Amino acid sequence: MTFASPLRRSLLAAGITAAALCGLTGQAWGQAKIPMRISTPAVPDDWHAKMWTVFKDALDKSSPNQFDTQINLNATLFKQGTEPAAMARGNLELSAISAFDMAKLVPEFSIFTAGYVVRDPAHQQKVFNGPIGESLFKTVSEKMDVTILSTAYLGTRQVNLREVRNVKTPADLKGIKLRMPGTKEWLFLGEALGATATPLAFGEVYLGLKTGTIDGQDNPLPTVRAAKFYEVTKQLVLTNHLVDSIFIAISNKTWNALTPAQKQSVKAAAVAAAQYNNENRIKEEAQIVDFFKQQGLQVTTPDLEAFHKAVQDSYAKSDYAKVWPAGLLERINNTR
Ligand code: KDO
Repeated sequence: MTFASPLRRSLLAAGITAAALCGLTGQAWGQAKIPMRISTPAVPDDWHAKMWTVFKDALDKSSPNQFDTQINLNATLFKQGTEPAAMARGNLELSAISAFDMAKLVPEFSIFTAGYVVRDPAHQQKVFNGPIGESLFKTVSEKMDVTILSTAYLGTRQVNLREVRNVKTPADLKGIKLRMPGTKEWLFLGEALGATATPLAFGEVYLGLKTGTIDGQDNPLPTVRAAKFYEVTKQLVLTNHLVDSIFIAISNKTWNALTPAQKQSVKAAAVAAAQYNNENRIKEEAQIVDFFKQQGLQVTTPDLEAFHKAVQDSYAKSDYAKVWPAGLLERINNTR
């Protein structure tokens, strides 16, 4: 038995018991904090990396001493694309996952991997925060064992080339080795754009562009800036081909073990994080083209009608469209 410390003695003298203290802090005496390991390939200067600090701060404020939030950027904890399986196994608590990650196990989700379906960030939020999102996220929870907490706007994907090229239609991208993340749904998008889709992890893109193992890549412009791809490319082709999302997801093993109050705090922190990301990214996208011009890049606008038509035709004819629930595309289009 150890002797009472001066702090403990004064607390006891004041009539404050350990139990009362626990009640005050909402934390059982000596109980370990709940680990919240986060893994993402995002680079530190990108909004969907910075949003995790917003998440952590919000959670620490609403639930002091209850969670141990650990942010791991640059895919240092789990490789890009392996996060959903890690969360399902309970080896990882949180990540931001893509529609492409979900389409692997929930095939109807591939509707959101198709180019030119989601119109803009506002449309995206309405779709995923309404009945379409609710029903799809229920299936995601059942099949992937993760709960989607909020939808963040990753940005509108554009084509970014190593050498300047006259790109008006998808035919002009013929033979271009366009890097895409390494799943078949991503590669299909690259091919639908007219290019030769080449799989590569995000962390290897900079070097691939520098050395010429790839001719280009596609990403939203804030990511082109944050990952410094502009240093090793000469052109941006504003195809606007995918209004992309990244979904803040938590392992069901963690989620189901939380108290209702903790669930509320975690959900609110995820909503605040997505909102921070969305506001900043939208603001940056509106003014970022000038930055690339200053860096010496050519910024060109192709024949968008030609891109829309080619991409939409590719998807309409594909096996992906066969598993899209009847009427879903119309419901998405009619969401305003
Ligand atoms: C990418 O690899 O191009 C991509 O933009 C795909 C997204 O789903 C997401 O994984 C993102 O990279 C990373 O978060 C890095 O920004």
